[in-house]
Amino acid sequence: MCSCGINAPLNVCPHQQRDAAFDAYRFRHNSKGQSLGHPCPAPAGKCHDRDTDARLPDTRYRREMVGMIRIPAKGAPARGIPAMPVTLPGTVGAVVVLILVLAALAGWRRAEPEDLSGWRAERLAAFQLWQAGDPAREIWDHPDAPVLVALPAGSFLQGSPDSERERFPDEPLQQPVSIRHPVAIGKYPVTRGEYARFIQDSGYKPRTICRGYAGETDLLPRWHFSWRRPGFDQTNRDPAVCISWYDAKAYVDWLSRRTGKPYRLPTEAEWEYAARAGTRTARWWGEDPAKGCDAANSADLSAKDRFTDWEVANCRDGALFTAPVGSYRPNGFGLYDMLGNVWQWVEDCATDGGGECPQRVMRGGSWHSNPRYVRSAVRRIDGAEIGYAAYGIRVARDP
Ligand SMILES: [Ca+2]
Repeated sequence: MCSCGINAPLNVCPHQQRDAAFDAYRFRHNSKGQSLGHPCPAPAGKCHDRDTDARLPDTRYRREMVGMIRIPAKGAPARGIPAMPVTLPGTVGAVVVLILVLAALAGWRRAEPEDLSGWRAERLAAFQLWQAGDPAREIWDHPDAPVLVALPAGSFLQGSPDSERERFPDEPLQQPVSIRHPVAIGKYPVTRGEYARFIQDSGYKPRTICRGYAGETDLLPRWHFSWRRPGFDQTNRDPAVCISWYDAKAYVDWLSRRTGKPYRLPTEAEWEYAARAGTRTARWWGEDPAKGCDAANSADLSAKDRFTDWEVANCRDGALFTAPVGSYRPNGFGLYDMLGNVWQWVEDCATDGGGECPQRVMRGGSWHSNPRYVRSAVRRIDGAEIGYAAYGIRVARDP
């Protein structure tokens, strides 16, 4: 008791404060509801503990942003401070848990950096061996770059003739086209190892949503699919997949910086010129897809074992998904996988009119394609930002 009067300011310890009326009552009553009269406020530097009527050092308590978390104030001794349970309001707790879950998922999605030391050592050895030889018509600018084959200028018939049994109605009719200058074009599609080296060196972050293999017949978009994880296993010699046109352009731009040579994607005309290699049949090996299982990886009988409703080539090419590049025989220009394995983006816009071009063209068919799509004249059109586990790259440059 004291003579300070009932209007003396309250000084309830902060961890016990609630509201003015409640605090006023609690200030003058103990925990059993018994009146304490008119206790004086705690002196400066102390507060009134409502439960014990004690005067405690005010500096021992401070209110945290969430919940009532009693922690020692700066400089206060830890000994003697009673432990208090930390309780977080439900909403805040749920947000914290959500943040932790998202952080864990982000960490899982962020794949470990590729260890390409073995791949690079092999490439360097192969590069040195290649330099020591006399590879006719081949160009290899750098161990990190794809090998190119130089093609001579020439003319050919682009598109499919009316008589081609499997042609689609909207396919361009055959017309003569001249390739006026020699062109060097990738001997193989860009491999996973080559693409990984690009990612590693450039720091490029693809934003492509990959439609990968999730066990269904069709390739489906899943947030966790990417060129690293298309839904099936790949070696560093398999063709890179889940590549959008923008990714392909980023790759050739990096390759140009890396080598000092003007890399680009082939034009549609250059691609078909290279794919036909002087032939006029639906495929460079002839008309019959069943005779191409040693020449191209497409949907075949082994795929039909898994996907019973697929239309397939009536033979076995040995690969359900992608196959390492160069697994099949080359065409007359010495180019591998021009048909099958992966679709290959080309430079051209799918529509005329200029300006920004959201629709781009790719050629060649893939491991996922029924044989009708694995022909020299077939065009596939898709959004420039789209990636499938069957979309890849073949590079070109002027020799
Ligand atoms: Ca196949």
